Amino acid sequence: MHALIVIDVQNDFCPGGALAVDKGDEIVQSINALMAEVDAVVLTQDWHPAGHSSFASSHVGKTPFELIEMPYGPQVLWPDHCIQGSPGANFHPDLEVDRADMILRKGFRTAIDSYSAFFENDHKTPTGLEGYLRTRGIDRLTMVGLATDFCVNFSAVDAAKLGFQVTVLQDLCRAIDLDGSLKAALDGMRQASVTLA
Ligand code: VGL
Ligand code: ZN
Repeated sequence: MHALIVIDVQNDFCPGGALAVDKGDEIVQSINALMAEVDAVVLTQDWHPAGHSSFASSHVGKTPFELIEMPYGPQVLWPDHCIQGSPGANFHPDLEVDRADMILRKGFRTAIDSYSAFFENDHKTPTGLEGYLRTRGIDRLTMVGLATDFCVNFSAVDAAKLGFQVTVLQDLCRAIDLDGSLKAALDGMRQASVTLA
């Protein structure tokens, strides 16, 4: 069984949003078209409380895109984004949300971020998605969405490590690309045996 995993296609990651990914909105129609070709559709939704620890505004003297050390490891600090219930946290208005079987929210604990759809940024705390997919008999994942080098990357690598057969469709992803993060992400995904198509 084959699932399409649509990562964080939300207003704040699209042009005009708080953490806009260049051309993030260009991928929406092609993602909608792909939904008809799979056995299951999962959407993820970045879903932070106000004052989340991944926001630069929560740390005195810090500015967005700085790297800090958190108890669970390094963390990039972001502009405030995807605040629970805010318009920026909504899915892109053209994304066919009604076709989703499952919507997985992540990053909802103040003290820890969650790039991956499978584990929070401590790489240990599960989101529950693995169990959902396995109990539905899903073994093959196609991943698309935003951003290639953060949430898509972490989700794809974790999925491959868990034993899923993972393909990332690069044309249906867009990247933030901070200091070479896109190249590093592509190398890391290849190393984890993720197919980059
Ligand atoms: C993401 C940075 C912060 C993403 C989410 O969806 O790639 N990036 N939160
Ligand atoms: Zn986030």
